[in-house]
Amino acid sequence: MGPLSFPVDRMVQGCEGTAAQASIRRAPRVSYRNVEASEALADPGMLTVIGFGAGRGEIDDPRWLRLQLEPFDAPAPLECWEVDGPVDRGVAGDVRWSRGGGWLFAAIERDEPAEGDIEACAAGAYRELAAFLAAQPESQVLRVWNYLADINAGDGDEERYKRFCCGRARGMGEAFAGGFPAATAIGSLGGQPRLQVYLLACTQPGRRVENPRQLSAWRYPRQYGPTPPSFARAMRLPADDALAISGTAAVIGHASAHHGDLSAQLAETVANLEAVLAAAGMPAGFDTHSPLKAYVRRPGDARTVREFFRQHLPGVPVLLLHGDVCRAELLVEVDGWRYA
Ligand code: 3EB
Repeated sequence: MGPLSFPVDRMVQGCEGTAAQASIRRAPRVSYRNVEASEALADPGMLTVIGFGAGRGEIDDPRWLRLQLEPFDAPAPLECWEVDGPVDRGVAGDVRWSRGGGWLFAAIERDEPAEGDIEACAAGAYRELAAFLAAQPESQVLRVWNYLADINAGDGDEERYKRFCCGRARGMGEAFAGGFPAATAIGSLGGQPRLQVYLLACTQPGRRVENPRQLSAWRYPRQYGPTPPSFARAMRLPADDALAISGTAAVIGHASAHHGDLSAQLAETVANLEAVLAAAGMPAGFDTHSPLKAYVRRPGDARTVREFFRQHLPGVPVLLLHGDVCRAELLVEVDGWRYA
């Protein structure tokens, strides 16, 4: 790979010359592709391949992840993460991992019944991930995705998402004492209750970004649960060439907006996405290389959501998935990537 090019004014203080420049890790390229999984996995620079829903099988490769979320698109593409290879891979306890180009993908899946409850399950998964990461050169966690079943079941502090937040915080311990990664937490439907957590880490830290329209999640007031959610709104990757955007919904300050109004929630969500881009110093808007995911609670809303994105973000790849947002009143949530 040749030397990276990026504006000199972006150079980290103290980094001098091409050697330091070249050591800043170019972001993984995330894209949706209509190819066979075997073909995608044959690419030597392929860090991760994600398939969606029951239509996908298991593949004996640590780089392969089948998410328990059903796609509304047919045929549903695969999500591919490519790095400047080569990519190595392996399994350590329950953690499946791959690494290449300074990047690390790690995933853990836990069957909940064996763990007791969602809080214990999350704590155990995060404890094992944190222990694994502490021993890797790519110990800087920049982005995490969490999928758990029946996320809104249970009342008050017993709601499963709130118990998940408690277990996650307990399991991560001091691993994110310097600041939380960007994250998504979404409810999966059907199937056995299984927690799926996967992440992207790097040898170098990113830069956390908050949304001025929203209260930082870790400062949410007590009404949202005993342990506030542990995530940043977005993360700029080390070479400043990409922004990883957390799950974003119609939340203003800390309050959910537009209860029951899908169109208004979609517009508010896009306003939040644009605010995050601006706060990160990224170019405004999304383009054909900015893959997004829209998690839609009610299957009957999928058409409206698709039409909204066709009109408001034309040409942007948006993958529609059937998933529950972590607040019962929110109908849609969006996460994804913006490349510089
Ligand atoms: C919100 O803004 C919506 O618990 O990791 C978004 C992204 C949300 C990540 C998480 C939760 C999480 O509060 C919920």
